[in-house]
Amino acid sequence: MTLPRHASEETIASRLDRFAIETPSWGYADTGTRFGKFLQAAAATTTEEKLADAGQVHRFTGCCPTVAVHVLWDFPEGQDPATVAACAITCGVRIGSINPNVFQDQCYKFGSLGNRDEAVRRRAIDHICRSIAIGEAVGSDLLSLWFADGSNYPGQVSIRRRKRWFAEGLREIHESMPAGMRMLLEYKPFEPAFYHTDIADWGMAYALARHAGPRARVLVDTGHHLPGSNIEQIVAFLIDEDMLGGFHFNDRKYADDDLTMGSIDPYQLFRIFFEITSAERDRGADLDIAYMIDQSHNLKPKIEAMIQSVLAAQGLFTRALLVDHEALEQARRQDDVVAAERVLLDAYETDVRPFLAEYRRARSIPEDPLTAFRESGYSAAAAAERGPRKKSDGGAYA
Ligand code: PSV
Ligand code: MN
Repeated sequence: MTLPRHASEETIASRLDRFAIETPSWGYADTGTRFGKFLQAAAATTTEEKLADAGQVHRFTGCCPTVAVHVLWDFPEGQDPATVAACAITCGVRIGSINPNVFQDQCYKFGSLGNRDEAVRRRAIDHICRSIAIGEAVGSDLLSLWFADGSNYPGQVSIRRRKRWFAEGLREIHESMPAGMRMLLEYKPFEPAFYHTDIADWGMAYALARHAGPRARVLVDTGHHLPGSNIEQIVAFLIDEDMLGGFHFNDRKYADDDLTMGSIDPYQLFRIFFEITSAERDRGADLDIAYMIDQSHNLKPKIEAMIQSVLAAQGLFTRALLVDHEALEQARRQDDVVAAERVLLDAYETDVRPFLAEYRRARSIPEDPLTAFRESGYSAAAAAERGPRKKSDGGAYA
């Protein structure tokens, strides 16, 4: 027995069997900061290679069966969606959430759905509707929307007018979705806009999701909050409103840093999972939440960073499942603040590694996925094959 007495190993293992995390295609390719891009010899350069790398993460962790795709980056003009979907299957994964891109083209300099130019708004809606069709073609039921829209200076735009354009556009997009598809609406307080962002926080995302229609929900990207925000409260509030649709997980110290999950503040992630597992316990059913990672690593090898994140998520989710709810209720009934907090800390401080090693062994997954991946030789082979190609493209790499 490696877990506390009140915990049922069987119940926890079966909940973990239903805990899947989606990894992002863009997390496997070379990225940088706005000051430069450092190439990694082993990093993927094509959609096929990104899917192959995602397949490795799933192979070694057993809980990342789907891959989020970014339409412009993974489905270039003329690319047949069915071919990409088939390639994913070959790599042992499936296509997950579809992320349209209405921030990169020149026409979006002053916004997409919030642009004062109706022709640009139309172009953005059309692109998102084409993305919905791609989603249908690859068997995805998640449309994940993030908008870079905003302004940099007071007075630059009419915030109210843009809000209405957003509501109208999202309603039209919602109507274009097939019956089984859900819309996730992501918020972000700043960057790339530095004065106002059209969907700046969870409240705005919530209101606009309501305007959009019954299958729209809020997506919480953990990196998209101002310092000090109580993210777990936002999560609890949205759960109670039945408006929490999904997560983009990453960790941060300052802003949208995209660091590996749990690398800076693992207790925060635990507190988020505590809110989720508590609600599931109260409802007697799993919540319908899409767990996704949104990270792109500049320094760490990408596949290893992704595996590290998945392991952190699994470990912290397991620890959240260990909370002794009866003891917690008793402490709360007595307004015993110290005892209540200790219940959480007892779970958080439990070493679940032996339990997880056994859990993995029973499922023919390496007990230590990171070491097993390192020893597999996949990165060296990928570097040998991909590296020279990058060099001949004129890039230096490490
Ligand atoms: C924006 O910062 C964001 O979080 C959105 O989810 C984008 O789709 C993603 O990052 C792109 O890296
Ligand atoms: Mn995100």
